[in-house]
Amino acid sequence: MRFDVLTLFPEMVVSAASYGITGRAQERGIVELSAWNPRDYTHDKHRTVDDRPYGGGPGMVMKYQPLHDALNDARLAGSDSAKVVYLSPQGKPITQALLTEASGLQQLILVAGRYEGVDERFVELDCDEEWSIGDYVISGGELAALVVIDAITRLLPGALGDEDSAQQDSHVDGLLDYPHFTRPEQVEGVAVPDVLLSGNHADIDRWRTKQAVGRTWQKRPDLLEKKVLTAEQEKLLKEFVNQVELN
Ligand code: 9D3
Repeated sequence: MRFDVLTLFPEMVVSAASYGITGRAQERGIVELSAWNPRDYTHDKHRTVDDRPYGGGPGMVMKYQPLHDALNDARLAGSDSAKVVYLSPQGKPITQALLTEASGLQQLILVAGRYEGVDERFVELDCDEEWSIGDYVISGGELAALVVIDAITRLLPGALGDEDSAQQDSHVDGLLDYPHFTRPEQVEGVAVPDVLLSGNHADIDRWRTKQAVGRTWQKRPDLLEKKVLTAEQEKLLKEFVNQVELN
């Protein structure tokens, strides 16, 4: 899969994506990433990418032409099936389902805005979708683009190591994770749960499922309302709730 990011800060995107899973996926040829700077598509002496908003008010707006010309080059670098997504606070909130669908694309072009955003005609004429990473304010679209690239890359075949992918395939999806422990057995008088030392893998699987559904019920009941639990998960949740109510 190929990602192209339109950004005034190409080094911010390229350098961050060179670490970890996204870095390794590029080395393995599973993903390609290029950044395109609208400033390189200006023609005036000061390489102007922004201007004052019509109607007045604070801040600056990114001009149409440098974005449009940068987008043309990003399209030329890929397939004619590219999807163009503008990252903005007004966008559709991203979900795992949206990202899973996007992981089937050949080319995803992400537009990272700065200042107050981009000229609305660029959104209307040049972009297919508008995505948000959540209801809070960040300073520009670059970190949002990195979130999207990271989350999609993890879904591509071969991008994760064997240990990670086994975990991703596990049955607890749509639920919070179960708790993890490593050595030593005691920390400040707090022990690792006995079952994890028992060597009984059926018991361990049951305990982990119970913790996953139980913690989801405690911390994110909104996730449970949307989800259909298996009979086994229902049973383990009832045990978890009973135990909490006894304590
Ligand atoms: C403080 C400026 N705001 C005026 C009321 C509007 C505003 C403009 C530009 C707020 C944020 C931004 C920059 N944000 C993004 O580019 C962005 C974003 C976000 O802020 N939150 C969630 N998802 C995203 S995706 C891109």
